[in-house]
Amino acid sequence: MRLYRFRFSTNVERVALALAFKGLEVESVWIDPEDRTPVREASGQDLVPVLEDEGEIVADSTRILEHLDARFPDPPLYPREAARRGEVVVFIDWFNRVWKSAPNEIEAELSRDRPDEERIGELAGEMASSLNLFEAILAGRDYLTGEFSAADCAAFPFLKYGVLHDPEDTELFHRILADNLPVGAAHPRLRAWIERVDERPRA
Ligand SMILES: N[C@@H](CCC(=O)N[C@@H](CS)C(=O)NCC(=O)O)C(=O)O
Repeated sequence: MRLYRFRFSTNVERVALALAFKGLEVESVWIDPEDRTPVREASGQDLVPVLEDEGEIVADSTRILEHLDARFPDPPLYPREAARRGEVVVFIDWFNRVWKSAPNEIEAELSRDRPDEERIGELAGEMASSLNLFEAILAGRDYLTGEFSAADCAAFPFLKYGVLHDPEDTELFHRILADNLPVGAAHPRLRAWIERVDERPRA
């Protein structure tokens, strides 16, 4: 298997956590973010991650997590029991389409000539208050959906910025995450989860 990736990519880290969890090794194709030619030639689009598995090309981190679980079922990334599996799928879909929309919108505002500061403030408030939700979800469990799962792979690379920010990582989107996820005294379980997942290996 080959993984098209670049450094500090949140969506690549999702897949790197999942591959290591399953004990799978990949050949890494490191992409220059300024030159997407290899990833475009392989997949017909510019974004990473892209996985090449026995000639099959899979783009999009969530689709890659699902592909890996179907191809290599043990250990499972998604619970085997249908109802619990459905809950993990719903969590990831919410995270991708609802939770991520606030930092994405802040990034879009900041790229305008005259950013709407009031709107940025509202979105920052949404991000900060979402920490209380993760703190609640983690009550009585070590991982977001019980056992380590695709939900942790999907959320950790974003939520970690509340605690961890490599000084070499200067990407604007990551600074927006770091600036607007004030993990504090009210979030001991979330901080412990970030530290717990960070200790896990990545491919
Ligand atoms: N929905 C895609 C999004 C992939 C994505 O946005 N990848 C980022 C890196 S984390 C990227 O390639 N960005 C390049 C760019 O925006 O130019 C996924 O989940 O994999």
